[in-house]
Amino acid sequence: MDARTSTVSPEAAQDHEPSPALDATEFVRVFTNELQYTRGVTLPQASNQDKYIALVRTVLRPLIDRWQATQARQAEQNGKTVAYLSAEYLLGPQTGNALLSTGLEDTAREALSTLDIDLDELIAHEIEPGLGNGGLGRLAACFIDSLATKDISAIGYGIRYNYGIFRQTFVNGHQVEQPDTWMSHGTPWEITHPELAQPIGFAGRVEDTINSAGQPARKWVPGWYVQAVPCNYLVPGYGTDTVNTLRLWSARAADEFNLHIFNSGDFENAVRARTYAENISNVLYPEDSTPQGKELRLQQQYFFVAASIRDLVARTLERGVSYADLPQHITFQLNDTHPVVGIPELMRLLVDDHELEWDDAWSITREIFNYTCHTLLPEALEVWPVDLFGRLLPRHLEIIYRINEEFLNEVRLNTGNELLVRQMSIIQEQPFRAVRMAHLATVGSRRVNGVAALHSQLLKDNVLKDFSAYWPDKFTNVTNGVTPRRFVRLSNPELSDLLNDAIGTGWVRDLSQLSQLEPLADDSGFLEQFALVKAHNKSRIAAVLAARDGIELPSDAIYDVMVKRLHEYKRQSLKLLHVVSLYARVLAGTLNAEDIEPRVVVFGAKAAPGYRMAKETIALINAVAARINNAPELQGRLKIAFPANYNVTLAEKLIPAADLSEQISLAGKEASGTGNMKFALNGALTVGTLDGANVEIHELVGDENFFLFGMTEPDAESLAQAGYVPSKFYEKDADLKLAIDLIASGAFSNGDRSAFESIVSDWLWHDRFMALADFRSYLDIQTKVEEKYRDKAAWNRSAVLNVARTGFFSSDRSIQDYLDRIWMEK
Ligand code: 26V
Repeated sequence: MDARTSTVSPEAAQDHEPSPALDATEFVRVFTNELQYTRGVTLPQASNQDKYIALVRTVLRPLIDRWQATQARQAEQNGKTVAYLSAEYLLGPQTGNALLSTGLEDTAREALSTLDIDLDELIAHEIEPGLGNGGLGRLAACFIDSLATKDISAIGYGIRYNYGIFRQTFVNGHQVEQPDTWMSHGTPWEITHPELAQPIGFAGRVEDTINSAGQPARKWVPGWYVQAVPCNYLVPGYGTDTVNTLRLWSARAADEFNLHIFNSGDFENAVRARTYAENISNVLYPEDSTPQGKELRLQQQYFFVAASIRDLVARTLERGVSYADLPQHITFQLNDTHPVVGIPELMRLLVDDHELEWDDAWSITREIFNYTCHTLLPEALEVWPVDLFGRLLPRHLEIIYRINEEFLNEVRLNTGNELLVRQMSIIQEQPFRAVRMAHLATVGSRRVNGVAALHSQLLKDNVLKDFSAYWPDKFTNVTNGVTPRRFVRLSNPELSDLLNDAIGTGWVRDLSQLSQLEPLADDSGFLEQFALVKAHNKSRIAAVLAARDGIELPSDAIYDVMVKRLHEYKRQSLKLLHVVSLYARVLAGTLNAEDIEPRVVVFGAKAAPGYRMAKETIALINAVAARINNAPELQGRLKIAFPANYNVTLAEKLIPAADLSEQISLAGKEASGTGNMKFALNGALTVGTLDGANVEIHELVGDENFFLFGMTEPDAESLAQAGYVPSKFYEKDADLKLAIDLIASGAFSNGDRSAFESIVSDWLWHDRFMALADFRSYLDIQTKVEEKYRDKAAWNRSAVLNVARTGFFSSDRSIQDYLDRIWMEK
């Protein structure tokens, strides 16, 4: 048996970098050939667009060879395949990663330079496919990278949105959303197969019927269909031959199934029906916390999940696997509740289409699915009104009712507790009847996991506590991770070179090897080199922001970075209060500007278009920036940079330049965070609360290398229980009062006191995430940040120790934990 592409623990990582499959001469030949025969241009005629496409097609060749060999190997091996079901993949740019995994970067650079072409210019030409909102989608992208790197037979399934996460612009400081036209430079990375489209049904009715054994059965007769067209992306592992598949489904109208509309002669409506169907994969919903209960979103979910399950089940059965053995050959990992409709869909497939007995189908289903929860906020838990659900998926609703009935009978029998029965029901009755997707996921899955140690504990204690009491062994933790390929090796080449010189190149596939850096934290020569890398990365981002946004950054200052979705629980407003309070104290004469350690605060954040408070916070950040960046008192001391449209492309340039990583959510609210890991791995120190994976970062790097502040989760819980009154904190803290009063006075809105009234009054009278309660502690820790930064040697030592001690946060380790605790666990 081939040791590669195994689903069991993979062989030990090899310590080698990929060797290129083409030399420079061959590269030039293939590249010019592509220009000529796929673009139809000669070299002198070629635009950057032509050259970019030719580059992609050249790099794709060796990847396709590996991809085909991987498929043959995986089919032959007939082992277990991990199918990752996710409505989002925030992939980031593909070109650099493909060059890295093929080992072709140097070859391409050399080859193109002989043609007078700058490789970096072509790489910069790519528009990233931003097919995700934030953390959850980016995690999916890191996971498929690690699955391939660890030679695991895996496939990612999702949706090929025509428009990904909106492009953010600022108009007078306010966020304005523009459509994300990521396909406008073509989609050369994708291999589409319209001939393999599958029909996906919706709506219609359910009929009684008799199955082939003469037994009564149910049959779904959909009212309309849409075709799911598979679009394949190659997912190359690093330092291995494995190239897995990411299969994103695109919706296309299904003429043959909707012919009756055409036949009725109603051409106009027939064409309209086409548009309606193709709408399904048109746009990513930009909400990432409050489900809107939109019918189109449920259509998206069922569309991609039904196509994916049918795809993998059919291919597995074709290999001669029996129904009963499906759980030995497939595991479906549910990325949050968005794909949970897959549970009734597999039941329908097995019971209605393949005529299995209900009980057999149910035990197969419960063996196949596993569910990852990514939130703690109750309002983020998806529920679907039963009338909407039943209209769109009538047979699935019937199946859910039966699952629920049998499950609740069992709970009743085992506990005799009617209150518990109501609490655990898959159907909520109030305030409206709806399907609770997290309950369905938990009942229909073999394992349920949270995404950081604290989060998994809080899931068991709060969000899903009845279920964890009922099935204690079902619950486990897998702490998130990030891919070191994209977020260190590619994004921080200078640090990578330094690491390669110090400890060899093995860390890229085995990040635990970073621990070998530990002794170098006391080597002054190494610390100096490390500091040079950071300085280099600062000038790199300064150049990027100057060209991209016209923002000028000082080269010598604390780079204090807070990048993540704009959300009240993440507390961008607390960061802002810190900045405003420094300014307010300078104005009031209680702080000498010369005593402020020079600092640039970089924000990057998109707000959900319908999230009012988040959008006002963006406007306030921009307003404060406009004022303090021009305040003569603060020149050379304090600056805010808020580049619009933070995305993966920008993250790759920004994170390596950071000194300070802001991870300041209210304890108990951020499930994990993954930006926190990327910053630490690139040598930033964290200022953070004991929330999400910060807890584990703090534990690993040690208290003296982490700026810990704020209430703990139990503290916050007690304060809430006792009745939190934010205005009391305002009244008793003079600095806090000064800062809030300055905002309320209209100082940042040309004297208009009403401009930020709703934020100010929310702080004083509501402040759900307790920014005011943590303000003093945050200010004090920022003073410690300044003190430490003045001692360059101490700072650099801590930064190196952050790198040395955070190898745990590789997504390769997360995937190993999924194997050990979920996919391969007996
Ligand atoms: C939720 C919803 C709710 C319905 C509307 C559409 C929509 C879209 C996405 C989501 C997911 C929100 C949950 C999420 O992104 N969680 C983040 O997951 C990260 C990876 O585990 C984790 O690091 C972050 O802490 C967590 O907020």
